[in-house]
Amino acid sequence: MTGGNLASIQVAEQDYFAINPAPTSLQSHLTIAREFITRHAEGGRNVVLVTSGGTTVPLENQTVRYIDNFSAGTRGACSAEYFLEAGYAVIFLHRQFSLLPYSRHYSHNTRSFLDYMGEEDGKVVVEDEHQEDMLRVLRSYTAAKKKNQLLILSFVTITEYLWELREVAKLMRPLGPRAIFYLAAAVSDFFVPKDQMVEHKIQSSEAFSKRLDDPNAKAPAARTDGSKLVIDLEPVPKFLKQLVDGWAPDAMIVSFKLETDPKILINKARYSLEKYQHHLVIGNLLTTRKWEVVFVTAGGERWVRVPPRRRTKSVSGVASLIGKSEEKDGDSSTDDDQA
Ligand code: 9Z3
Repeated sequence: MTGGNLASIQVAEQDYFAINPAPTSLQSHLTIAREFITRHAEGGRNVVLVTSGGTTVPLENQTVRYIDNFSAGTRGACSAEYFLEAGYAVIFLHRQFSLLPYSRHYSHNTRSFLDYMGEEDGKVVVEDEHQEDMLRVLRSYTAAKKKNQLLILSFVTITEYLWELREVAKLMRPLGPRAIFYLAAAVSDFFVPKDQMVEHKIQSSEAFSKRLDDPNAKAPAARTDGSKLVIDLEPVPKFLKQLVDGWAPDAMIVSFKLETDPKILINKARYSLEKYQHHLVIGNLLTTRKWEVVFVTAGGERWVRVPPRRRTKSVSGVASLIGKSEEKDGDSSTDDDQA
């Protein structure tokens, strides 16, 4: 990257954070994150920031409508569990209401958590058939909780995500190579800048849509034009470059690349690795992401696959694949937590 390019990325970052204000919860999040990082740094634990879930792009300041990015948060929540088991302190920066480590086993599916329960002698108990699994999950959860190993932070919008990522990364900087960034969140590439956003709900009825008082004034980024909704989105600055070079220069950085076209996945992952010069890009396709991922490093590519016979159980993240894969002709087996 040339000096000119770098300078323009820095300007884009400065502009972004100047125009798009910090979330109101940022300072309280940073207070608890600072305490969490310091405690674990003193205790000799490595700290990983796991991002999870999709970011939104609001179209109105008082937001009724927004554009969303696909992600249930399975990868991030499951991977966080494996990091915890491996002894890491985990900062779990997730999209509000997306899946959480441990509780993900009993949420967000068609079966209510109440379906795991029954009544015995006037007390609520877990049904026999779920005892073993739930005890295992509960023990892991309790162990992580006892050691204060898990800090949960949340975001909704792309701007909240970027503020949280940047500021938490700066707090983690003193950890040097004992910090990992594991960026599984699905991050918007385009957005509506705050200074081009309308305040109130965009009206669909022409009779109520607001006309510009000054015909020469710049139209808002999302607006109606006759009966059509027109949205002009700006590119989100390439924050990965800033993370690698500026916010966390000594940390290990793992990013994910999500594509739908298998023909371009590896090239896109390689391009990202070369462009940002970080450690690992994990490529995945929307339709097969639970069964296979490709690890792209400076040394080449490696596919990690869950064998077909084990693809029946529900979901999860690649930490299981990282930790427990058994390579055989590019096919790897894992435990029951498949990605
Ligand atoms: C991913 O590729 C994740 O693996 C998934 C996980 C979002 C597919 P689920 O949450 O799905 O288990 O349902 N994340 C995408 C990361 C991303 O948006 N990367 C950006 C990029 O590739 C920037 S780092 O440009």
